[in-house]
Amino acid sequence: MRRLRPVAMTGTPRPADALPLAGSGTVWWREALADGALRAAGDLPAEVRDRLSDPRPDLCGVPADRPLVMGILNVTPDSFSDGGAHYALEDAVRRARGMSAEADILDIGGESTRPGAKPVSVQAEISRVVPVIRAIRGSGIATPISIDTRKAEVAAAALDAGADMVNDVTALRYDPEMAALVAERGVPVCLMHSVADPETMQQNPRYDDVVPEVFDHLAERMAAAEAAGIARDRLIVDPGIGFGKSMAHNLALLRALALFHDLGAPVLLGASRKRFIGTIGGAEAGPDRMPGSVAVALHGAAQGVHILRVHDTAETRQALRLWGALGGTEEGQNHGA
Ligand code: 9MG
Repeated sequence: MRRLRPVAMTGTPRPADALPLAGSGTVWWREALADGALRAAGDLPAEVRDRLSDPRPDLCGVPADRPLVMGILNVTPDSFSDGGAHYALEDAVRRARGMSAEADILDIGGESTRPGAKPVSVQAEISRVVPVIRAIRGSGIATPISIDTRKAEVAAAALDAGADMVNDVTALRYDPEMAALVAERGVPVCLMHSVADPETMQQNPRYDDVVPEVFDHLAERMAAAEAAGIARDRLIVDPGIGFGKSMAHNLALLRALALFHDLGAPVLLGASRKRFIGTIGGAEAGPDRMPGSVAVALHGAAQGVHILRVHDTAETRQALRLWGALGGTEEGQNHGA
């Protein structure tokens, strides 16, 4: 019977004849046949099998064999104590220290990407993030740092100050210099799906079919990154929850997350405290959305997501520990009885 395509499935226990996603106890693959039946993925071409099931590369030196927690550290003026620059810096380092107890990576950003947010200048953004990164490194915190920016000059200054990777919500499309910078520095980069820019992105987002359109966009951005000289094993992909998406789009993407492993790169999910969590969960204020955010993070982990970008690092880590012990990761399955 003619072979059609690999199909990502989730659930435990994994059937013995299914092809596993490396490191995951819950994501596995079947092969869809022309008559719609699903069978073991044993006959898929070797290249496809490898893309689906090969272990993902280490991320900033951290093995990606369990869901990693990326702690969000925003350094916009409204994020810290208003006692002056010195106190703001101390505050940022204290938060970084607290987060790094449970986070594998810290994501530091100086320009808000919330819907409706206004852009800030390169110099303003550098003056927000660079002193914080220097102070974090100066205080001996060694947790890998991701710089959340779409601007090459900001990324370069942050990498010089001690950051280890780039998180670009425009997938290298905003600044024509960004791809060359990432290629030259050889650092990992997160390519996130977005439409338009933060100021206008939530104005009537439209797709014919959101999941394949986001998938194809990410495949195209991976190809563009490779064409610019960025090694494939430096790429991370992200469906961009909330970036030019309605509630229905966000939910469709979250349900289909496992499909994105077919891109052959680690998958990052950022849903923490976003509006749809407040709407569905009945929580207006950001911090009140923590329980819903943890629920979505666990859903992401069950779909094999490699990096969870979250505000509430300790709560997310605790939930993941329990989830792992109950069989969520290959490592967790070996947890003593
Ligand atoms: C900066 N930022 C805000 N939301 C994000 C998300 O969902 N993913 C990534 N990679 N970055 C985000």
